[in-house]
Amino acid sequence: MLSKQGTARTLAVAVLAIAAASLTGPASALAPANDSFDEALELTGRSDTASGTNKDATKEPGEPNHAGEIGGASVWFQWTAPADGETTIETCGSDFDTLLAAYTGDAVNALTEIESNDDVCGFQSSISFAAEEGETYRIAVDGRNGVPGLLNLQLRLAPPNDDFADAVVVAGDDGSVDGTNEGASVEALEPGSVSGSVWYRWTALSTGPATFMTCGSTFDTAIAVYTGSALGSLAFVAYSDDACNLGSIAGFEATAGTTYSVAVGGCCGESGDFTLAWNRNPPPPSSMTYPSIGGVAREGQTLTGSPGQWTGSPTFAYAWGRCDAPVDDCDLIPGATGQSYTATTSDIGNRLFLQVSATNVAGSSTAYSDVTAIVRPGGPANTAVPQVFGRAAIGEFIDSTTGNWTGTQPITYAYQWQICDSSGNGCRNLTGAVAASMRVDAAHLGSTLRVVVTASNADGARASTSSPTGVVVRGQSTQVRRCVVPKLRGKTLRAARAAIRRGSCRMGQVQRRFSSTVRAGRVVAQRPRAGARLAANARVHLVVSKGKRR
Ligand SMILES: [Ca+2]
Ligand SMILES: [Ca+2]
Ligand SMILES: [Ca+2]
Ligand SMILES: [Ca+2]
Repeated sequence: MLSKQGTARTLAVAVLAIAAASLTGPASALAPANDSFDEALELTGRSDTASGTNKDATKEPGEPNHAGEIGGASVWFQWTAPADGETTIETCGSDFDTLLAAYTGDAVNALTEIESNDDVCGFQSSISFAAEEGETYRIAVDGRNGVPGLLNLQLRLAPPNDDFADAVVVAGDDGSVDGTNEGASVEALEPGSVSGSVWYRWTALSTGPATFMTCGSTFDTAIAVYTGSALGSLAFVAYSDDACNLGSIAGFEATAGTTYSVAVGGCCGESGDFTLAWNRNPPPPSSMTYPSIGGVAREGQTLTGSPGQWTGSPTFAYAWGRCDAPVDDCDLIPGATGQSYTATTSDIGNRLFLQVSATNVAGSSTAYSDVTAIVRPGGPANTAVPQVFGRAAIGEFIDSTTGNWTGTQPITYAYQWQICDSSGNGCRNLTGAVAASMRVDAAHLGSTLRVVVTASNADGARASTSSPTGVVVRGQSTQVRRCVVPKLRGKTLRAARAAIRRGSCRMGQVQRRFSSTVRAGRVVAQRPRAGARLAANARVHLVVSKGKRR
């Protein structure tokens, strides 16, 4: 059973074929499709990968021992070299003790060994040889002593300028050369700015700008430029990843007579064919470090953009964009073209990013920041404003609700009462009126009152204001009235009656008796005593003088 990347021969089809065979055929039908030399699986191009198993594979009559070992469970591949070059084949990703050999020849019993290996990466195998363009190589993978397992085979034909030491020399003030980094590798001492590097070497004829570019390439290229004569002691000069779409433009100030080594490769493991062009124009701006965003991604907070580092002394234009949380869908925000941006309610739950366009005389290019964290609310969200209950009358208490709020719990509340003019305008804080309720006093007469409730949680704080009350009026007799007994002794009955009424009391019984000290018609005694506080309309009884006894 075998599947091979980049071909129509899929694992699923192979599994189906094996399943059908196991129901109907003999045990040997379980053998892998490329068990026999004549059924070798074709590998193609400058690099290729195959995976599968040698389980139930067999050794054919006349088949040689691979790597000098007896083996017994071989599978076969074949590959026709598309170019001359150093070719590496290895099984290091396999899970069993492999044997690996490459041959030329057209029959299993008439092969010429090119290279073979038993163990090089653990018990797995690797071989390298100089392949010749058009030659077909027969590749056997066997298990030592016939052991089976899962097989991973990699083939790589290195480009001629894979190694720093084999750089292709290019010359002149402008030109271009076609190349590929398919099958290229990164050497041990290489700075590693690009993956799958191939090398070019250029000596500046004069001092001044120089630009190397891979615009229009078939894959995501990167270019790094160095000076120095050995991999371990290179000095960095310039780097570019994406400057013309996924192509690269590396520009620098060249010095007459200096030799520059230009590594062309892929971003992120990509490889393919490219055209490297160069000239002596000043380079358009190129991003050296990505733009970045400073600040907290929260509603109402201001984020500040940084363009990052660029070559080419550009001027910058900014545009802020918004992505959904999984960053599947991103768009620029209309009008958000400042270096700073204040997150809005629309940004909550989304992420923000910064686009920087850098321009100089040679052109412009664009780079992007990472997206921010998901924008959080600035605080609890108010869904109903606070309400004030109670009469706006002197001496009364009025009370506030918090209003309704949503957001991260817990939410805490603070109150600030305000006094406003009779129309509800010109409001100002009332010092010390910071509880959920407040007492209306005489200073508020003719004004209106309202409350500002501030709700706070881990995200921040937000305020909501009630409607103003009605205009504050004098207290009405809503209080429980009391009878406060007046002092009545010596008063005329008429005056006593009026005083009793003013005191919210009521006349009780009136008795008359002689008095040697109080003139006739005036109060001699009262019950209850003066100053007593009773329920409203309590009766006050009087004794009125009849004058002296004769
Ligand atoms: Ca075999
Ligand atoms: Ca081995
Ligand atoms: Ca390389
Ligand atoms: Ca790129």
